Amino acid sequence: LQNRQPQNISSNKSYSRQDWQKGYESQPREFDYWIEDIEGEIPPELQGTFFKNGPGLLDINGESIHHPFDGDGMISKIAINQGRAHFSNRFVQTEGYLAEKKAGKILYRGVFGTQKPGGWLANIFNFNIKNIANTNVIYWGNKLLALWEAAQPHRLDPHTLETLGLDTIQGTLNPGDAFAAHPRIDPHSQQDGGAPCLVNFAVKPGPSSTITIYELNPTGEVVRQHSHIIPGFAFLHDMAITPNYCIFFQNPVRFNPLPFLLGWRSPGQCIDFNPHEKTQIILIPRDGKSAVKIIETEPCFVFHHANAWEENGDILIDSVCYDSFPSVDPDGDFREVDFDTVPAGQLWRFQVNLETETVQHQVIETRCCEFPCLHPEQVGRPYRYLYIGTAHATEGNAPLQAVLKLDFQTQTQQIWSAAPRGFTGEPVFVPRPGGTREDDGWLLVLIYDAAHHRSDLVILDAEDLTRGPTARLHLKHHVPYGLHGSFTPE
Ligand code: 3ON
Ligand code: FE
Repeated sequence: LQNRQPQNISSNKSYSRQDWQKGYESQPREFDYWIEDIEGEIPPELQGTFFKNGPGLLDINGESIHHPFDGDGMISKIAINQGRAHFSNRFVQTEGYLAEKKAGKILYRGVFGTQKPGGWLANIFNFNIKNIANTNVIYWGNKLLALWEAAQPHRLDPHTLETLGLDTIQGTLNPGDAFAAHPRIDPHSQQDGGAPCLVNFAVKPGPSSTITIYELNPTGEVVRQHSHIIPGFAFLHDMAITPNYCIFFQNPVRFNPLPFLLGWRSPGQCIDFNPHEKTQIILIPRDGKSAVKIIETEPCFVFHHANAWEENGDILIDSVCYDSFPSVDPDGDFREVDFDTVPAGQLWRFQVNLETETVQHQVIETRCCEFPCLHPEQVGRPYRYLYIGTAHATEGNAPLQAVLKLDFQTQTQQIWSAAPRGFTGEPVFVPRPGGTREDDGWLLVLIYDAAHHRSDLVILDAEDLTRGPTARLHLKHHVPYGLHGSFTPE
């Protein structure tokens, strides 16, 4: 399981930019095959299906989109059974994907800078943003759903990945409603006698914003739903949960819609970080009745939370924090980003004292990191191990090339790196059936291997990442860098 050293690598970097850029090539093809090229062995107890979502197209018929977050959602599926694995991928057949494929050109404005060709005149007063279904994919209540935070989910056939249409979550969502891309599964919901439940949210941003919480039982029915109006414009990508709370970080951002309305900029480019304002931690009680608490802390920008839990009346939250909003350059190509000038994510721990309504925080990992995951049984509870994508180097901002395991009990860590020619993303933890230790299981991570311009599913034994992959499943092609995925034992 070796990586070859590329010639063009600069001495102080663990990667070459050309290698990294190639992982952002579109993958317009759809595949369906048994994976035959496997190094190592797939553990026989590892059974189920790994789903991953992410932008499959970084251009429309040769015309580059402005930012990967604007790319059309493509689902990859790897079904693992008795040591064998089957790969397939399909684009979510969204209205916009189909229309642009037919037209052979960009027809929609994106949230992160993609504009219709023809300058501001072609974009002014055009608020028709496409639901690109590119951020997450979950299997819950016998439904496979592709999620994008600003619109309704798309329902897919879990076997064929065929798009079945927009889903209303059993009649709960109306056209135009959103269903965020970051549901959390509470493994033992207090309000449901300890049964699991899926907690998700929706945000209607504005001068004041509305957050709606949805809790779904294992058959997919909405068992609780409540809405809350909070002051100010809210850009809330993720949420953490505890048994009693949904937790949001309202980053100190301002939204000036004018450049968007006039066709100059995308909504994501109208967001300004204000370092003189505080970040607000919003605590919404999951009973839907008790009062919402808003508590201020240091200004920072958070996309993803790792976990949260309750301890002696305090609430602790581990989150990936940026010094400021990593704003979208209006002119430049995202492939040319200068990593040294954009903020890097670091892991912070916040401790909220509910009585004094004060917050203390500490940086628990300075290494540039993103895409945290943990054992599903520990979601919302104290936990010992966190797994997260990280840069190869201990300092500075760089693409993710490694997976880091943090042990909060012994304060030690382990790392497996795919550098110099491999690039990682989100690890997904799969518990070993019947396992009792918190790290008894595997990490599944789709990596991009620039040496072969293809992707691999890497299976790591979570107990000891330094052993290197248990198995490395070589795909026949690459999958562009993705966003989030999930595993279902089915
Ligand atoms: O008024 C605006 C309306 C609107 C539609 C507000 C708004 C900007 C919040 C909004 C839409 C927001 C959307 C659609 C956000 C989508 C986010 C997305 C697709 C992905 C976010 C990814 C986050 C991270 C941290 C990714 C990291 C990636 C790497 C480290 C690279 O491998
Ligand atoms: Fe996310």
